[in-house]
Amino acid sequence: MDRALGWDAHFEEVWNSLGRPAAHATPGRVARIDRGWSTIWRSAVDPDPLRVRNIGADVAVGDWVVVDANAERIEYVLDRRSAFVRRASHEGDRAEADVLAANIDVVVLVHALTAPPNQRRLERELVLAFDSGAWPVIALTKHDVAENTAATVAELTSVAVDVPVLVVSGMTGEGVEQLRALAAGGRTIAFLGASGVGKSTLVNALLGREAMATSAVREGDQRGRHTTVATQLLALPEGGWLIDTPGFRAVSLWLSGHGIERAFVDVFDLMDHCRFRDCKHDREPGCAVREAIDDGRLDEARFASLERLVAEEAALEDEQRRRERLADRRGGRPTPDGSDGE
Ligand SMILES: Nc1nc2c(ncn2[C@@H]2O[C@H](COP(=O)(O)OP(=O)(O)OP(=O)(O)O)[C@@H](O)[C@H]2O)c(=O)[nH]1
Ligand SMILES: [Mg+2]
Ligand SMILES: [Zn+2]
Repeated sequence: MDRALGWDAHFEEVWNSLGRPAAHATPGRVARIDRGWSTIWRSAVDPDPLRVRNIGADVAVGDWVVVDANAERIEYVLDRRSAFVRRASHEGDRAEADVLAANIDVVVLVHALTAPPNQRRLERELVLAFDSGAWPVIALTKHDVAENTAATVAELTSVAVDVPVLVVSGMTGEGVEQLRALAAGGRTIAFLGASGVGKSTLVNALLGREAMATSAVREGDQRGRHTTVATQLLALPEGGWLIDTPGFRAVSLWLSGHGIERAFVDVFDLMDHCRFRDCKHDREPGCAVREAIDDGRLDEARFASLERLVAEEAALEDEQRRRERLADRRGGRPTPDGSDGE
């Protein structure tokens, strides 16, 4: 197993616990996913990629996988060290996970300085990033053509508590060395954000070649054209890995750990100072949250945003519990991909 591909002690342990299956089953890393097919690398120097079917396998770029003896399909996905997961947006009424990238060390949330700052989106992205198990970093790009940079940076930074913010440009290369440093030591960094914000342009700047296609945003509203269609793992010449992802629109929560608490640590700190432990932060006396809103230390819209996220998470947890009960009654257990196994 190639350490240069990101194999480490975690995967060694998972692999050992599987009893190191047959010799054919050298784990490889998923480098690209196209509808129903995965491209798998077994070595960083000579990828000699395998193309296999991923029928039935819940697999994402960055995953370590084992293929079957005929090298036709994915047999096993090794437990992930981290993953950026949102709720898929087109699944009707049942919740499905959409894993955008797996086994990543750093999540770079990309926003363009040329568009009006979208605090609410960034907050949601930060919740998912904290839940991913990777480190979040924010890259504010297109600095070379942006106006009112200071105001935009200030607005976005105000909702990014304790998260590093880099002001960069994929065109001039500003800040690109700081991004490169994030991948030092063979780490994997994933670029995530809306279409057209400039993810692929940053990836190309880091690689020093046009590895990914890019295309102009719409004149009027700066919207992207969904140029990148497949997520891809790319090698940095000096070591380390980049994952470029297609722009995504809806940032819906997925079941998680403490992402909300971490992304809103400033508000939770205030809540700790309310007079009553069960304060609803509505009209209670001695509410530290209301006081902070009243004297301008906390933006009311940020607090409302937190309340919406907490409600969204609660609804998702209810839904999950209902499904588990249903599966139990049928005598089955929910399958790892979250389906009922039917
Ligand atoms: N001036 C300037 N233009 C940029 C910069 N970064 C990206 N662009 C332009 O913005 C447009 C969109 O960039 P892409 O890199 O394709 O955006 P993307 O985030 O990969 O978009 P999707 O693949 O659709 O998700 C292209 O026309 C780029 O040339 C930048 O730093 N400065
Ligand atoms: Mg792109
Ligand atoms: Zn309160």
